[in-house]
Amino acid sequence: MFKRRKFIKKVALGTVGVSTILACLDNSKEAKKVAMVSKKIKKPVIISTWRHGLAANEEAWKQLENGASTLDAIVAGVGIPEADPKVSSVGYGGLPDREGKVTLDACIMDHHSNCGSVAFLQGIKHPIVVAKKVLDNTPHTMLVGEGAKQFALSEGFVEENLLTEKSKQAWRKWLKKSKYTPVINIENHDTISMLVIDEAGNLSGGCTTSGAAWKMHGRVGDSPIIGAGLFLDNDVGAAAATGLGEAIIRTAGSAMVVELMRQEKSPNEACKEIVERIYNKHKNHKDMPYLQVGFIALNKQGEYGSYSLRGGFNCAVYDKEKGNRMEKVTARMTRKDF
Ligand code: SD4
Repeated sequence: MFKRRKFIKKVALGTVGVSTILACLDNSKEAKKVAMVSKKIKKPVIISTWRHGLAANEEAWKQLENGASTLDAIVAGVGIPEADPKVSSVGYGGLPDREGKVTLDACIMDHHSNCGSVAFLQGIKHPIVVAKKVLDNTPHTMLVGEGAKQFALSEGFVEENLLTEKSKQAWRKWLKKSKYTPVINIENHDTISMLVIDEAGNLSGGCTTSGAAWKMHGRVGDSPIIGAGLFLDNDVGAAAATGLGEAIIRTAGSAMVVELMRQEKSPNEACKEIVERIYNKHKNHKDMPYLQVGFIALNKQGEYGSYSLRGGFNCAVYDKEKGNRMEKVTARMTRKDF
């Protein structure tokens, strides 16, 4: 009776949100439903972008099973495509900028909202490890360029040439026309973003990329920017992006997906709404026929979702029930639309 009266009073004040209602009425049907969903989904759950997410998930899962922390599991997981020269959009073997330089962006975030990030980093194969070091060993959240490299070297990293022969050839070929028309996210090899909910129900995420191929020297995309390429609020959920960084930064993409989940949208609905918003904001950008964005999201209950602007995006999901597998992502446009 007391709870009911308190609830009516709050509604009358007109300031009450759905989550407040749930908090007030612990016994309400909705609160029970949320608790039930949460209980039903066996954790951990890992979701990553693209096919290279499969190997990354595999490694992250193994690490979790061996008792590693979630952040260490993410670092080890996304470290697989970072080190793989065949993945031409992440780490070693990544396609260079228009000056032939491989420049890397990465970030990581934990359930206490601690984060670390590096951008425009050159010569260091595992930017995600450097991002974790920024989180662990500095009072800052982000280091860029030469400063990030000096920091990495001081932490014992070794400078390496990250431009493989194959990427150099691709760059030389590109130089003949030197036209900046990225084909990002349409092939199956882009930024790896990974979201994890651990057994205790805590969320974390990481993101690493060599960014858009043939970008201007010095360009930084969404991937190392907390709120754009990755965001999480441990009370609500986590989201991460892949695609044209400029469009994702302009709309604070991942942060907005999380905010929509806060308003009770499912992970799928939240991703869809932001893709829709990005589409609407860019309708008149006639110089962007290549615009693609994709989001993955995971809420506090362990439900996951995804959505992209164009077809071709997919994600890798690992949970106890179904193991590690690829899942197709629903797109706003179909292949025939572009
Ligand atoms: C960027 N979002 O640098 C990254 C690249 C990417 O699909 O995800 N490509 O803009």
